[in-house]
Amino acid sequence: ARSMVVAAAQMGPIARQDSRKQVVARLIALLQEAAARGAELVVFPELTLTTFFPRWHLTDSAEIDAFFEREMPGPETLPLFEEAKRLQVGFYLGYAELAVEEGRTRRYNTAILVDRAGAIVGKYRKVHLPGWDRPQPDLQAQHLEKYYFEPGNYGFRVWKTMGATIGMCICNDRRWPETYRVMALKGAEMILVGYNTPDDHTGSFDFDSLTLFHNQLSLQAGAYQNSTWVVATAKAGLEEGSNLIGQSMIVAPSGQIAAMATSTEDEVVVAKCNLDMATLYRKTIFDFARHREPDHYRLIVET
Ligand code: CDT
Repeated sequence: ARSMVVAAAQMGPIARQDSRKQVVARLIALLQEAAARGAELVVFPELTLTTFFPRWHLTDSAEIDAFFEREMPGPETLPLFEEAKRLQVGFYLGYAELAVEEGRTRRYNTAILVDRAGAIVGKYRKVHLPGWDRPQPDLQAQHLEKYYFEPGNYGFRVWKTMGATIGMCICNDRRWPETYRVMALKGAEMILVGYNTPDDHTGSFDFDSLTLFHNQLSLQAGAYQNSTWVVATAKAGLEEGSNLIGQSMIVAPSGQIAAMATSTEDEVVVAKCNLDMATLYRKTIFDFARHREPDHYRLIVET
């Protein structure tokens, strides 16, 4: 069978004053542990390099810009690329991207895919931005991704790299069935996703108390219904007063959890993924060409 050993490299909290250098040192330690345990591909969280700043309404542009990367790799992130290349390990890394496109500055919530030679082979910009574009006086916990970012303009792509067909998405995307389905239709065998999920993000106790269940439900349903591996990595723990869930996990195309983190700290979980499992399900219950009925799905793409 074709297989790949993958790692979800969960991170514990990152404080606002933590430097990129401190964070990158933690990433390198996680990478080294993952490589020592046989990992060929390591998945880091969403917005890996800083604290999850969309919880604050910042208005000073210098303060905002300090959370964004203008180049990748930059001087502070280069050591991660060099170590990954030395270890011959690929990785997924989420970060806040500041890009100048058509003469205009744009901000995206971005993830890159780096191959085992240290080359960036894929880039994804988060499509589903949760929360609000301005502070909500009625909410105790703010979530201002629509204020800081614009929706990604690349769509859901997949890349044939490192011996597999790999797709990427980011955090809230994992709750939307369309995310997985588009990539599955493009042949994704493995979908990588980083997340930051506060345990009080809806402001309703009835919903918030199900946050861990909804994380599992989304990832397992996404994997099974689309016949793909899903590697999901949290930034977790008590970060600047906000509790972020952990539960980083590797889910098989059967929907079974192959590995799951047990802490909300820096923690590596590893699984050997049989890539042919994706094909097995797509030749049977989820043979898309034989069984899908797209004529009945038109409403999904109407606005
Ligand atoms: N980062 C991110 O997308 N988090 C959301 C929770 C907040 S929704 C207001 C998520 O879907 O996990």
